[in-house]
Amino acid sequence: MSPTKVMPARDRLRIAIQKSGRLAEPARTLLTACGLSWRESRDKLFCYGESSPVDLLLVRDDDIPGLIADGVCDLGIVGRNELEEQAGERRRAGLPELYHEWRGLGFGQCRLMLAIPEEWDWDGPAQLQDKRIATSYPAVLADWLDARNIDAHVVELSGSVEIAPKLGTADMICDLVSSGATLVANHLKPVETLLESEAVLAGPVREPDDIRASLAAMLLRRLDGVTALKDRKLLMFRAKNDYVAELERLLPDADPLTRLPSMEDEWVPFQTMCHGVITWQRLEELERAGAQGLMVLAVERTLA
Ligand code: PRT
Ligand code: ZN
Repeated sequence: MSPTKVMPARDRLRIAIQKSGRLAEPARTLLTACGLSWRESRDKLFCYGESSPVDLLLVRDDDIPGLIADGVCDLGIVGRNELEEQAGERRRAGLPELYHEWRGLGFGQCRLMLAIPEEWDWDGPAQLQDKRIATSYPAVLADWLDARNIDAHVVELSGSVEIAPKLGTADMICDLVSSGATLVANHLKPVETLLESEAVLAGPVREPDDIRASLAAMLLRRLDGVTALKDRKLLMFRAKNDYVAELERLLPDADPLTRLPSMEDEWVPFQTMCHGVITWQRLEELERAGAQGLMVLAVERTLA
């Protein structure tokens, strides 16, 4: 489809998410936390939005950028690695940019890394000259090599990239890594990071000019509210006024303490919004610094 082709106006927003795989469950959980609910179709490929006119299309992650490009879906949740790869392929083919990342979503984190046999020494990217590198991300890798003026042979594989050096089809690999266990099992070691990836909300470069634009804006606002809350906790306790300075020093990631109204003037109630993780160890430190009756409360919703 050409970017100038006018799509018929639609009054429902359609989001493509992975049908099954690493991003499927967390994507649905996130959208559910945004207040969306659906009725599933029999074939389980389409979910009709019940709480809002926001429908889901359940597909393979590889198809998501293309579905946005063709206007079949308005938005998609996909790994940055997949989005960047397909955007890179379009760029390299001289095609216009039709979709891009709207938001990082904070799950599905992994890295696209270059990994070499563990017995090799690593002297830097120049070492890659004329080497064979197996990958499922040829466009991202080619851009990275071009930026460093390195001429290497990119061996494109759709899966099982990590066994290519063992099979002799490549000297090294460029693949996604999360725990690193797959590399270790294949006697490879990571040496360079090409891309820090996570699940992202992808959308069109040109937004629709009908009701879908306001539905997308509503969704973004709710998503921002949900992601902002991720590690946010409301912390409540009682303390003497003299202890406040030390307690605030122990809470560098929290808002200034708010003194709550109370009839008590010695043990005063305080509360604060903490933006970092509150471990048991932190609670014990706060107790040693004079806080009593410490309580950590989850924050369910916020409109920032
Ligand atoms: O069927 P469909 O095409 O939709 O699924 P898929 O098999 O292509 O994708 P899936 O579900 O495997 O991954 C979807 C997305 O999850 C990816 O595009 C990434 O954005 C993200 N993600 C996060 C990962 C990983 N972590 C990951 N570790 N995708 C793949 N891996 C693989 C990696 O390729 C390697 O084989 O896991 C192995 C390495 O893992 P560690 O933990 O051993 O380092
Ligand atoms: Zn896939």
